[in-house]
Amino acid sequence: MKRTTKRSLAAAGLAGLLAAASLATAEAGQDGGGATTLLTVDYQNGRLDSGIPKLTTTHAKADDASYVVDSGPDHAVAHKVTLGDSGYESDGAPRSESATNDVPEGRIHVGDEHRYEFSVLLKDWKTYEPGDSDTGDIIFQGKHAGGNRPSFYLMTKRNSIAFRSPLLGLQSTVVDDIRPYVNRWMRFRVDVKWTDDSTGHYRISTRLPGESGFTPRRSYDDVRTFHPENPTDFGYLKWGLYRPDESLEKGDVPTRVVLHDDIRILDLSG
Ligand SMILES: [Ca+2]
Repeated sequence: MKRTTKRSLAAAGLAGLLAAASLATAEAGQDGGGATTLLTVDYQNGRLDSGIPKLTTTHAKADDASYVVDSGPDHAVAHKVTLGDSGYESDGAPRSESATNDVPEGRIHVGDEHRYEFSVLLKDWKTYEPGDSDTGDIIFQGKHAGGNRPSFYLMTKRNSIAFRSPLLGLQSTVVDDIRPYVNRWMRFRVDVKWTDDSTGHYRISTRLPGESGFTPRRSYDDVRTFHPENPTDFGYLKWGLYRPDESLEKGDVPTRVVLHDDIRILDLSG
């Protein structure tokens, strides 16, 4: 190889490194500057608990209610629910979910300012056609502990994805049309200022396939985000599939599978 070729290859390599470094810097800036990462669940080691002690994995009993799949450089987690089969139920409802309720870094307290980021892939998802049952599937929740209803969740609804806070009566579409994105990774970001008075906020952004950055989708400011109905002093995250109100009798899709990866909790209070 001629020296000049070597040199230009080296230069190209350096340029690539610089590009990667500036991308990383841009990404870090976008991630909130000095934000500290509290918890990362990336399934790199190919285990259902991603190597995190006390991460709650599915309580559903079916062998394939949750499993790890190859994804990108490592792995992601799948949750599966088949309606009408008790192997895919827990607490009497069709669901299969992982949760941070017993992970100290994954717990939520009043006063926290957190950023939640996570990737979702709707696996071979049967999309909605007019006349189909329009009951939704919950794919990510910020929950109060103690049997309380969620503070917020994201759910598929017909061919969209909606953000909801059921107790506050908030609902907005954050992905208009999922059909181009079935079997592709969508990334979500939810910033929450956790308060038990009306000074909190929810701020939702998305990064859809082909997009280089996050797009703000909806903000709710000056809301009470920590609002359990039963006494509790903490909250936590849940991801997977929860299919409340769905049944074969209603004609809902019998089996759904969703993948999640790179779930991150960042501290924005610093
Ligand atoms: Ca991964």
